[in-house]
Amino acid sequence: MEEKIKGCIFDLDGVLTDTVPLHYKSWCLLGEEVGFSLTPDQNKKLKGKGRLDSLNLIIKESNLNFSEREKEEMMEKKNRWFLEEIEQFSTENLFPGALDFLVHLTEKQIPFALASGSKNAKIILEKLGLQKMFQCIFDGNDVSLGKPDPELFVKAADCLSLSDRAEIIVFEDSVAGIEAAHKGGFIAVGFGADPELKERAHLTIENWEGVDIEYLENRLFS
Ligand code: B16
Ligand code: MG
Repeated sequence: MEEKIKGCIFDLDGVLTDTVPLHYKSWCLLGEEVGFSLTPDQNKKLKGKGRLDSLNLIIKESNLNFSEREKEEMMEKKNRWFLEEIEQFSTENLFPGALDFLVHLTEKQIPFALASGSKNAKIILEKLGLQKMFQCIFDGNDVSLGKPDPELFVKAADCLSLSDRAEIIVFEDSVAGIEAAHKGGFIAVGFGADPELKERAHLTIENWEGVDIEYLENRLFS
């Protein structure tokens, strides 16, 4: 039987591996130094957003003001702490079942790409042992517009040589990413337990255990 799903695009942080708390920890450390405190609710708004977009949002909500140069230094510091956090990352840090699903797609010859807003994506992928599995990889270094703009996903779909985006699933843990998937005309599948994802995505899955193409097609198309 021919699959209706012709390709998949994966976000990285929060979808294949659990870096979200580590980004939060690093932003909090920066906050202690420069005078903001980040609530979990504010942190949720940073999900999917790139480094500068995140910092600008924090600064705005904290009513602070910094020069461009100070912001550069702050981002550099935050990233240094984040890189220390992921120093020991390995395949053990993949979400359970994620690798099985990627292997399943490979066996089914369904092409898949990575589309992450993070400038650290290639480092993380390498640590997770996944860099050779993806046909195409796009990250925060490749685009000028971050999520919720669909640029990352559109580039990934073009790279996979798939023209009908309504046949491609985007897996995302962030509301900004789900919005980007909708804007680009993709099938938006939310990953995680956030109730906001349930409201906005075509479908949500809470983990990768037991997920395969048949399961997804049954839930999406019947
Ligand atoms: P950088 P994703 C995004 O990656 C995260 O969702 C977001 O929360 C984080 O702030 C951003 O990466 C960080 O980017 O690593 O360059 O500081 O979810 O799009 O894979
Ligand atoms: Mg994410």
